[in-house]
Amino acid sequence: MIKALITGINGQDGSYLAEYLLQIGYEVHGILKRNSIAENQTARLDEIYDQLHLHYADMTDISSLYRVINKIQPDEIYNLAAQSHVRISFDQPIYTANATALSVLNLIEAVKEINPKIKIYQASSSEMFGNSIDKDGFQRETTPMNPVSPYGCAKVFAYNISRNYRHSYNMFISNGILFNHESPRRGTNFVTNKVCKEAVKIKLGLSKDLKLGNLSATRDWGHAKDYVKVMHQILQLDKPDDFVCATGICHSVQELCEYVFWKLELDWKDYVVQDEKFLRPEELHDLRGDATKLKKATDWKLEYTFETMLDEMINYWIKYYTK
Ligand code: NAP
Ligand code: F7E
Repeated sequence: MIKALITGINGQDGSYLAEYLLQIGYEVHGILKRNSIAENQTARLDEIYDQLHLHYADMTDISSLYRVINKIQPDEIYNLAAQSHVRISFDQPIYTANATALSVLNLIEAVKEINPKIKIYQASSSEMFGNSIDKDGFQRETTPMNPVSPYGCAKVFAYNISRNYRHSYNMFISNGILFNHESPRRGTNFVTNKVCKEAVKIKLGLSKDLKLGNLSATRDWGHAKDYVKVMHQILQLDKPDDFVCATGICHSVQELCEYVFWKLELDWKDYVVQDEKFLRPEELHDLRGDATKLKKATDWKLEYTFETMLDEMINYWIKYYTK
């Protein structure tokens, strides 16, 4: 049985990846950092909890990573743990640098000492590009990285240190440069799930308005279930490498609101209000990814569209509030 260790297993992507790896016959381990309410922390893992091997560790504590990796001796590590919220990274820049940047060095240093043959997937992000865009309007592996948030800066360090260890020590470390991906399991302080949840509450008379920040930013939104398969595929290639994963289609936050409210037979203009609390000190305006390199290397295909993804999220919240 192939053994995988997932950091960030209780997050959105970690939970879908764990399900997928179990389905294809892996033994799945994950780390959890300490939380005062243990039950809430594993809510996304409820359906597979009994099939998992969970260990306490924290990405900022190399001794805990060393102990867990040495005990499990995994074949593959999927490094998904991070302080992943861009706006919050402006409030907690130093924690973000620790949990999202330096933690990656902790992990790969531990792997180098224990067994440098362990394959590592590093969760890199389109946020690394900042406002760099190629002339054709896309971002790809060769687009310069000019991050515009503490989170983006931290991810650039993690990306570069992963490449550095790959080249210096011949380690199998690959970066998936993933564009935004969402699902009903997305944290509700990210814009897609916030809009879906709040619009459903308005429809059901449980809320009156929806406060948002910048409506004109555009994002290339895919479904997390489609994207976790890529993480696995990237580690099955002959050589480590870096790949953009994206749909190639972008929508603005306003278009997101238009669709979700329309689906609920409401007009977004009657409910959406701007609140500067949700603006960022520096905004990343437009993201649109070119996944040509990934599609050439793998047989990756998208199962969801922007609309079917949002329909699933809207239906989740309708069920949640009407059961
Ligand atoms: P998420 O839902 O925020 O999950 C993050 C995970 O990291 C959670 O399980 C969290 O545990 C864990 N974590 C945070 N700090 C930790 C620490 N110090 N030690 C151990 N675990 C820690 O994020 P996601 O959407 O699943 O994203 C997965 C990864 O992909 C992240 O690295 C993110 O930056 C990256 N990424 C995401 C996207 C996207 O659109 N979703 C796009 C590109 C890249 P707790 O919940 O217990 O805090
Ligand atoms: O914001 C705008 C906001 O927080 C999307 C993370 O997974 O993807 C994610 O980062 C856009 C931004 O995601 C609100 O200003 C307007 O332009 O959903 P988001 P993100 O910042 O793109 C990247 C690829 C990652 O790697 C990250 O980990 O929506 N926006 N009003 C708002 N955003 C939020 N959160 N809340 C609002 O009220």
